[in-house]
Amino acid sequence: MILKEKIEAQLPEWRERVTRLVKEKGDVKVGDVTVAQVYGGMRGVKALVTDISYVDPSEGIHLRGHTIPELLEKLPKSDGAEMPLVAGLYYLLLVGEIPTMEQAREVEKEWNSRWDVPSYVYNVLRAMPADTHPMTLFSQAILSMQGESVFAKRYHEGLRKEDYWEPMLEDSLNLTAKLPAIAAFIYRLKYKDGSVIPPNPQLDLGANFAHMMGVTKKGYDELSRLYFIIHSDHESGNVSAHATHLVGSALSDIYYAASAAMNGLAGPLHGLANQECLGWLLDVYNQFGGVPTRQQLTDYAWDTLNSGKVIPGYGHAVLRKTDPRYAAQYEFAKKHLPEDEIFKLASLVYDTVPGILKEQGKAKNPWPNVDAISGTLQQHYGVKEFDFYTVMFGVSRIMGVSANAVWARALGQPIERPKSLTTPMLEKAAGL
Ligand code: AMX
Repeated sequence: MILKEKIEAQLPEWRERVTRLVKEKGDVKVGDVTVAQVYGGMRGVKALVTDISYVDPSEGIHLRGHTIPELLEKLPKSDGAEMPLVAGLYYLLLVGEIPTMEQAREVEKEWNSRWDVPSYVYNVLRAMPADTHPMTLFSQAILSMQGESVFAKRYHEGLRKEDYWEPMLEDSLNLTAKLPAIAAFIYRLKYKDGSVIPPNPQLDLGANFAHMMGVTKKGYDELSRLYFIIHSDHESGNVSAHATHLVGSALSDIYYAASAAMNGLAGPLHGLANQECLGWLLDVYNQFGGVPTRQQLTDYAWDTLNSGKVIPGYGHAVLRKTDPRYAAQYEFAKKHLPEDEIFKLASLVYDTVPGILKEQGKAKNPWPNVDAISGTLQQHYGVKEFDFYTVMFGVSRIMGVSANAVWARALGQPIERPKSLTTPMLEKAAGL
C-alpha cells in the first residue's frame, strides 16, 4: 500500500533525527512556564511536537508547510472540479508530500475498499433516544467499533514497538473511510427518514458525502471537499488534537482516541462553536426580520456580550488575524452564494463585530475563526440542522489527528504525563 511504503521509507531518517536531537540536545530549553500559564490553560506553553501542521498567529494554519490557499491550488483535483480531492489531503498529512493525482486516487481506492460500516453501529445509533445530540451519536459510533481495532489485536498478540505504527495506519484508514457514511447516517436518522444511502464507489469522498447525505443541490460536493480539507488539522494543542494524543499515548487505539477527541470537539468553546454561530446569526436575522442595520447588529452584539456570553466564531487562542479557513469559506460563499441573506448577514458581522470586540477589550483576537461562516454555507445547500455541523467538523478533524497518531507511534512517543503542583507550591515558588 502506497501510504505504508512512503511512511516506511521516511522512518529511518526521522527516527535518527529525533533520537539525535533528544540524546545530544535534550537539555536545551525551549521556553519557561509562568504561574499564569499553569493556571491559564497552559496557553502558549511549548510542550508538544508535530511535523504535520503549525499555526502561525498571523498566517494561520500550515499543513505540512502549505497554507490553505496553497493547498487549494496544489492538491490534485478531479476533471472539472473546483476543490481538490480530500484523499490528496490525507496523503499529504500522512506522507508530507503533495500527491500526484494517481497517488491521491490510491488513497481513494483504500477508502473505497474499507467504507463498509458494521450493521451493529447503525443499531447502536438507532437504539439511542431521539433527542441525543449528533456529536454523542458520532462519538458513540466510533467507540462502538473499538473491537475492530487491528492495533489492539496485534498489540495483545505481541508486537515490536517499532511496528506499532503499521496497525495504527490500518485502523486510521479503516476509521476515516467509514466516517462520512456514519456522519451521513446520523444526519438521516435524526432529520430524515433514517434510511442508509450506500456510497457510490465511482465518487470521491466529497461527492460521496453529498450523495449519502441525500443533498441534491448542485455544488454541495465542492463545499464538502473544501470543508473536509480545511477542518482537518490545527497543530497539537487544540482540545481535539491534544485529546487524541493524550489518550493514544496510553497505547489506546484510534477508536478510543478519536472518540475522546470528538467528546472535546463537542464543547461550545471548540468545535460546537460552528452550530452556535449559525444559531446566533439566525437569532439576529429572526429578531430583525431580515438582515439588520449596522446599528441594530451593534446593539445586538453588545447585548450578547453584556449578558456574559461570547460571540461565537470570533476569537482564537493562537490566531491573531482573520483565520484563513474563514477566508477560504468566505471566498467560496462570495462566488457561489453572494445573494444568500445569511451570507449577507455574516458579512455584516465580519465588518462589525471585530470593532466591538476591540472596543470591549477582552478578546486577544477580535477576528473570525473557522466556525464563523461554515454554517452559513451549509444552510445555503439545505443542511439547516445546525446541531449536526460539529459532526462534519469531526469527520475532517479525525483525518488530521489520526495522521498525527500514526506518526506518534512511528516515532515512539511515550505516554504523556505532565507534573502537577499545588497552589501552596506555586505560592512558594512565587515568593508569597
Ligand atoms: N466573544 C466574547 N468574549 C470573548 C470572545 C468572543 N468571541 N473571545 C474571547 N473572549 C473573552 C474570553 O471569554 C476571555 O474573557 P474572560 O477574561 O472574562 O474569561 C477574554 O476574552 C480573553 O480570552 P482570549 O485569551 O482572547 O481567548 P482564549 O484563548 O481564552 O479563548 C476562544 C479562545 C476561541 C475559546 C474564545 O475566543 C472564544 O470563546 N470564542 C468564541 C467561541 C468560539 O468561536 N470557539 C471556536 C474556536 C475555534 C475552534 O476551536 N473551533
